Amino acid sequence: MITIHHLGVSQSDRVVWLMEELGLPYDLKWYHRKANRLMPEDYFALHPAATAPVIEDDGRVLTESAVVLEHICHTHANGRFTVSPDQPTYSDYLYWMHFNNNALGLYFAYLALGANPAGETAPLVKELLHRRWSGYYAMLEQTLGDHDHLAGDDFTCADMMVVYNFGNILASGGKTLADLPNTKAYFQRIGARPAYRKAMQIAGPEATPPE
Ligand SMILES: N[C@@H](CCC(=O)N[C@@H](CS)C(=O)NCC(=O)O)C(=O)O
Repeated sequence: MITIHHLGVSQSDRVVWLMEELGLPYDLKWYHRKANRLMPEDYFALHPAATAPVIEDDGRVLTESAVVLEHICHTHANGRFTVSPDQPTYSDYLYWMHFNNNALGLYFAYLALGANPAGETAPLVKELLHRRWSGYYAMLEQTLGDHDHLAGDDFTCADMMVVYNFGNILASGGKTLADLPNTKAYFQRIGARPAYRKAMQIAGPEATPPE
C-alpha cells in the first residue's frame, strides 16, 4: 500500500486528493510543521531533497508532486488522469503539469519582496511579478474559457497540480477570483468534486490534524 508522508498545510494534499479520486487505499502519516512553519526534522530523514510530498511505494521513496502523481496513475491506475503523447491535448497537459515551477518561483519572489519592500531590487521584482502574472492570468482565463479543465475537457493530474497553487497565484499576482470569471467557475467545478472535498477534509489546509 502507498504511504503518503503528509506535511500539514502543504503540497502533499494533492496526493491525498489523487488517491481519493482513484479510490485507492493509502496510509497517511501526518507531520506537523514547526512553530516557524518549516518542516520537522523527522521529515528530513525521508528523502535527501526534504520537500513535501514524499511517498513510499513498494520500497521506493519518491518526491516532487508531478512525479508522484504520474507515478501513481501509471503504476496503479493504467494511466488514468494522465494524457499520452498521441492525444491532442498532450502539450497542454505538459504545460500545466509544469506550471508549478512558475507559480512557486513567483511566490517566493513575492515573499522576498514582502520581507524587503524598500530594497534596491524591489521595483524590478514588482515589475516582474506584474508582467509575469498578467500573462499567466490571461493564459488561465483563455484556457478555461475554451475548456472545462486545464488539459481539455477531461479532469487530469494537471488540474490536481495547479489547483493547489491558486492561493499563491492570487496572493502574489494581486488578483481575486472575482477578477477572473473563467477561473472562478473552474474553481467552483473543482470544489464540487466529492474526492476533492473529502481530501481537503482529511489533509487540506483547514483539516484538523491528528494529535
Ligand atoms: N516542486 C516541489 C515543491 C515542494 C515544496 O516546496 N514543498 C514545500 C511544502 S508546500 C515544503 O517542503 N516546505 C517545507 C520546508 O521547506 O520546510 C513539489 O512540487 O513537490
